[in-house]
Amino acid sequence: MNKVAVIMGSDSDLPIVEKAIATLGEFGVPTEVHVFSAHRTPEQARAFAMSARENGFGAILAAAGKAAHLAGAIAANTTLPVIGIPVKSNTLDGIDALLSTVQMPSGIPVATVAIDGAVNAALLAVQILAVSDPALAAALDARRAADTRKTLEKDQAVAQRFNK
Ligand code: RP5
Repeated sequence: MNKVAVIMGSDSDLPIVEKAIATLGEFGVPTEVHVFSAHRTPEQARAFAMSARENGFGAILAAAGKAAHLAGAIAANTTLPVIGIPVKSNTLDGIDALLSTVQMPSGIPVATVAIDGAVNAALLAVQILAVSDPALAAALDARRAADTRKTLEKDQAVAQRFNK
């Protein structure tokens, strides 16, 4: 199975990024986690992106806050799918990171999830790998079914409480 890289701009992004790492772990997807910054360590970010395909990665998650150029900078140096996670910082509620991540020019796509949307970023990476991995596709189906069951249970609990 291909690996998924989980890159973040700073270790201060970890509380959000850990949700992606945990979700990838639920599916048994091999992951590699790094702090690379588009601004503070641009050479390292570039080198990682340029060698990611030959190093066995199938997708890259890139989480960053503020002027969040990490996902775009990674995407500029690989044709692997790059999934951007805009991280909410202590100013501007993450809108800064969302717009910096999502507004890529034509030719260099970044699949951007919601602000702090680390779980969906991981699920999207698993879905990408599952295109050529039937066992992973089955695991995704099972998770969807479990989520459906949980929501139906919530409906029952709310209905029992209010629908007299
Ligand atoms: C971004 O700046 C990082 O991704 C982080 O979200 C934000 C703040 O970084 P620190 O100053 O906490 O290291 O590059």
